[in-house]
Amino acid sequence: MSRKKIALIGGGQIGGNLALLAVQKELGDVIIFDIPKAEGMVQGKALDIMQLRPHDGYDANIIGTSDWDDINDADVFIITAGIPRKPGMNREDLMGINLGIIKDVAKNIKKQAPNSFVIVISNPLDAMVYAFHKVSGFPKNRVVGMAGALDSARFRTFIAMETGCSVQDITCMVLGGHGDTMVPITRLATVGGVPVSELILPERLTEIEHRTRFAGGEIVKLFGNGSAFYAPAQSAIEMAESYLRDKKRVIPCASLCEGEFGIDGYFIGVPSVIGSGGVERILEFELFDDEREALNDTLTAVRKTVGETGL
Ligand code: A3D
Repeated sequence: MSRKKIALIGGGQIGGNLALLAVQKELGDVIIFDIPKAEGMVQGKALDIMQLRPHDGYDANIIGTSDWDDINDADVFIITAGIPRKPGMNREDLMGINLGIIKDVAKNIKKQAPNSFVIVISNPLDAMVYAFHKVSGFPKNRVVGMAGALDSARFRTFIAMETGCSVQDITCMVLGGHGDTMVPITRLATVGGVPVSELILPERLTEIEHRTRFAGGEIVKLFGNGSAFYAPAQSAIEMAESYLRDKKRVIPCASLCEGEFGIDGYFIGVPSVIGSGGVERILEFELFDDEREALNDTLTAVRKTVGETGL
């Protein structure tokens, strides 16, 4: 059996880390694709990662390219092509540039690898994954956006920092759009199975929810130029791994809802089962009134951004 082929469209900050993580997990051979102007940069990153393999013996090949023919028949795509935020920008401000890029990328992926599984990361996420789906015409199970995995990891991190307990034992989920209206479902957060409300005071929990919602912006401000890349890369790799190894992990992802949670026709963060069939299932559950209200608010925000795509 030959190795799987993982194509990273965009080889910047997240793309470079995706390549490293994919190789370290031996998910398959990796192609880092970028625009011609950045071809040398991605070829350099590929060569650098090739040269770290002997230490731990990772069996995977990595190349950098700006030739679409090199990604022919890839199994998985992870798209970060576009520009990231600068301080003072929100994700929606990236629409003008990133929409044109995602449309072009969707057409090329459809041509080169019509049976692939595609994970979109470029922002504004909920609109970019929608646009990819519309332009490519891919079935809904093979297109998904990475956002909830990251937002939930951030929520878990802050709960671990607050309680002093292992981050490994903290479960929680953040649903909705990837923006300030995202919805941390705090009622279901646990520390080793113990409800978080038993361990953290309500006012402190509210502060943690708030920090989670604005966690991306906190990093943008600290960086001064660009946005988070280590945790976003790891989050997308978890999704790719679940697909390639048919793990059936339950990960909050921007999946196309067709009636689930009362949402129809939009990609939005919901608990999704990812296996060899792509997004195999959305796990629906009864929401409390305040959660439903918050999800409606986030849907309004997503609808507005998607409307701006004109698709
Ligand atoms: P950056 O380091 O600038 O990398 C983007 C790369 O895309 C650059 O190397 C560009 O040359 C390349 N690129 C531009 N146009 C094309 C094209 N047409 N085809 C191929 N490559 C192209 O950015 P980054 O890696 O930090 O972030 C990438 C994207 O992810 C941005 O839009 C961010 O806003 C977004 N992002 C999303 C999340 C989510 O949780 C959804 C988190 C962090 C960043």
